[in-house]
Amino acid sequence: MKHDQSPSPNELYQEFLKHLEDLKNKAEALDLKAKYLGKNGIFSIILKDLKDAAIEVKKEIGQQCNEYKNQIEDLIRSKLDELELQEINRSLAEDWVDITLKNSNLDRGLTAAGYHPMTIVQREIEDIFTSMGFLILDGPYIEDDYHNFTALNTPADHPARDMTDTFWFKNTTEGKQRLHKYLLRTHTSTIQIRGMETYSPPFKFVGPGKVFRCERTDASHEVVFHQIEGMIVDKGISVSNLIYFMKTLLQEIFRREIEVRLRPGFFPFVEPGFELDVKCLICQGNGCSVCKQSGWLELLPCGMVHPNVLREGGIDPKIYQGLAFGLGLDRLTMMRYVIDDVRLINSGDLRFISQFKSY
Ligand code: FA5
Repeated sequence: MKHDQSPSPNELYQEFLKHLEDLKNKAEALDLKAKYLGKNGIFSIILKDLKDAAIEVKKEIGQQCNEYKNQIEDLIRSKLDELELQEINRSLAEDWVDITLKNSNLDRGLTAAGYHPMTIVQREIEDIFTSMGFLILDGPYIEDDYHNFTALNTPADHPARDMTDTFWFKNTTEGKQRLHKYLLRTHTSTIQIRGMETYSPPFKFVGPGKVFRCERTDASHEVVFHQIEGMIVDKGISVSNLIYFMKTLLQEIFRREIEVRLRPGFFPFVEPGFELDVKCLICQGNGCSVCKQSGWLELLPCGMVHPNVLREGGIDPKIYQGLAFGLGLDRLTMMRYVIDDVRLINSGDLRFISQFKSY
């Protein structure tokens, strides 16, 4: 483009003003800017071509070009602001939400999100316990050997450790007094120890949460499942308190008469220990895959806290006694909602989960 034949800077500027009027959006504005001011834009080419022109022409045209370039720069900047504002106003006008409207998704048969059945049941049970004056405690999923076994009267060579095979972590460090090996906790009974470390008797607390076992899964066994641990420590607690308390608890949970049976059960951390089974509500006791055709389901093992465990928690068993229980929350949820396979609970299958009401 030669300065003597090409449009003058003023003509180019007038042409630019016409294009500016027609801009519809920010992308067009940026294209126009590039066309006039870009590295290979119209004004850059004119300035490049000036290198062979006479000095007066160079000075006059160069100065004009720079002035117009500055004006174009300013005009494009304010045009971009204006277009941005227009876009915001347009999207506000298009996207506004009438929060007073009924949820049309519900009319179309789609359901609103709700809580997972385990959450619903866990919260109901926590409410029952808090209404009875229990504290709700928490404990870590990654536990040490001491809290999961040793402090619960299950030393390293105790065969009862085999009953709950689990997932161990490779890193082990030699502590001064205790051997700290880490594992995914196999039961919420760890919270008994953590509770005794924190509180002095008398106390009563529950501790819900996930537990982990290296299991072969079936209709009533999962690898990751949920328990809620309970512990009461006070003076003069006996087995009759334990039995009365367990019955009241189940009545509160099921809100109707259910058939239960109590039989001896072995757990190193209780003495005596019991298994409290519930008549299977899936098959009404006739036998199914959940209760392994027995008509009964293990739900609520319990017992009197072993004196060694109380001692480990710094409590004198001659003064205080304790009762403890470990409720299987998944199985309870299965009984409550008549779910015939525990594996559905962690399946994440929306067809399953969306059947449950919110809490
Ligand atoms: C225990 O875990 C003891 N810590 C419970 C306890 C606490 C006893 C306090 C005495 C005093 P058990 O392994 O039986 O016990 O598990 C407790 C409950 O968890 C069972 O009754 C059952 O309802 C549930 N449960 C056990 N294993 C599984 C599994 N693999 N999948 C789903 N639920 C399970």
